[in-house]
Amino acid sequence: MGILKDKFKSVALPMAAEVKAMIKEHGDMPLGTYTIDQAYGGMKSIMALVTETSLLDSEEGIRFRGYTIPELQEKLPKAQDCTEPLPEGLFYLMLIGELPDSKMVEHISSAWMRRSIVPLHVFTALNELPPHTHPMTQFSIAIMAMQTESIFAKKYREGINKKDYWDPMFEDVMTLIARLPRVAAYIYRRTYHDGKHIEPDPQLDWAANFAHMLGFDDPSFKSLMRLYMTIHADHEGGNVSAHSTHLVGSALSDAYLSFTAGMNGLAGPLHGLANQEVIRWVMQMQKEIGSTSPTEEQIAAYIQRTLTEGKVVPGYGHAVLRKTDPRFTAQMEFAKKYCPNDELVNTIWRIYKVAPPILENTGKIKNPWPNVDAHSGSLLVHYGLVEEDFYTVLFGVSRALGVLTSLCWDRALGLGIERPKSITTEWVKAFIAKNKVKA
Ligand code: HAX
Repeated sequence: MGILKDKFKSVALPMAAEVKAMIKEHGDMPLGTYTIDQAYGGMKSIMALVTETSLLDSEEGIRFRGYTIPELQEKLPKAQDCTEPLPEGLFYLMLIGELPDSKMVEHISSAWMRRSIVPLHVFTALNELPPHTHPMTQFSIAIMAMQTESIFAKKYREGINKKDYWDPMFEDVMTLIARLPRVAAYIYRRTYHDGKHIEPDPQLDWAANFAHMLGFDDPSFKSLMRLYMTIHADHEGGNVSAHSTHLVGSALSDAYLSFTAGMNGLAGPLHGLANQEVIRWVMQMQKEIGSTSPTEEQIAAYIQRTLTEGKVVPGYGHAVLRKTDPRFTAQMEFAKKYCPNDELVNTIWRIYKVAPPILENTGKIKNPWPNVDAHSGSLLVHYGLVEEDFYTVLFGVSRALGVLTSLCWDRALGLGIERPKSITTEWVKAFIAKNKVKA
């Protein structure tokens, strides 16, 4: 069966039985109440989803199976001569719930390498698209084109017992994750490097090989990719990319169909596309000010103007977090080590000093602090990956680790089809009138 799949089976099936018994005994216990505000405002903080892989605290930030980002940096296995964790290790932690050893991480690296050959028709489909097609659109189309490979869809069509759904889902998840770097690198090279593609290097781990296929062989860029792929992997279950993957998967759509839905959500500017928007916003600021190193006063004036024009300051704010995102801090620490004198990185740090009090003074922005997207682009620009329209694809490759692990768990736990109740404004008005009379 494969050691990883055996291990997943040995933790997932007993837990599925435990969850079933728990629901039977305590299923009618209320988890909370919600308001009209929440129904109109994106269901924020309603506890109505179960996601095993990570949990977000508004003050502390993300924990993956109980571990913070600094703890992952300390405890997960690393490649030789690299201080950043291997994302293969985080995948194991999210899937199994315990820290892996180096042998297990090597096993995952080589399993993904073995599964990484992308069918030719995927490249043919991409080649038919105009080169100016946004990289995220190309990414979604490529994932959809790979759906021909779905073992889950094939097994379902043949007839499969529902208790076994997790098995072909696991197979699809492993194959899809294995192929994403190749597909993403292909999109990058066809869009920005005249279609001059770079063959994978089977000696490299998943993230380093991705860097190599993009065309970046600097060891510190490979370290950055390992860190990047680790910190963007998961952010509990309610964010748009995780939730849409889970939602579509709840209809028993396979991993390819579900993950494409997640990527279409990630491509929105209030979510993953914010990493592209941050760099565009900073570049525009530099152009208008006429300096690549704007002063604090100039930055403050530009932020005020952005707000006056009714636009968002990209990279700032969050639907759950109420403090600086630890993913921002992890990137800042990386930059302090590898490129402390970079002009753009220093501008990002100056914005970090200036923006929060201005945003706080608006009186309406709940979180004036930077999120993950505020820093990532500046590091990529430092290493020469300057095509900001591609940045969300990098985020998407990483996000696959979390949301696809969750799909394995969704099927192992037998989670049901998602179908919350919706109401009309007329219904809400009648409800308010009735309850006002009562009160
Ligand atoms: N700049 C300007 N206005 C902002 C703002 C920002 N960075 N963040 C929030 N606001 C505004 C909202 O637009 C909203 O305005 P209205 O009342 O006029 O509609 C008001 O402040 C209250 O919003 P909120 O409750 O603080 O924030 P939400 O939970 O509604 O939204 C967002 C969270 C992340 C979408 C929001 O902060 C935002 O638009 N930020 C900029 C875009 C961004 O960086 N997105 C990436 C987020 C992290 C992520 O998912 N990465 O992938």
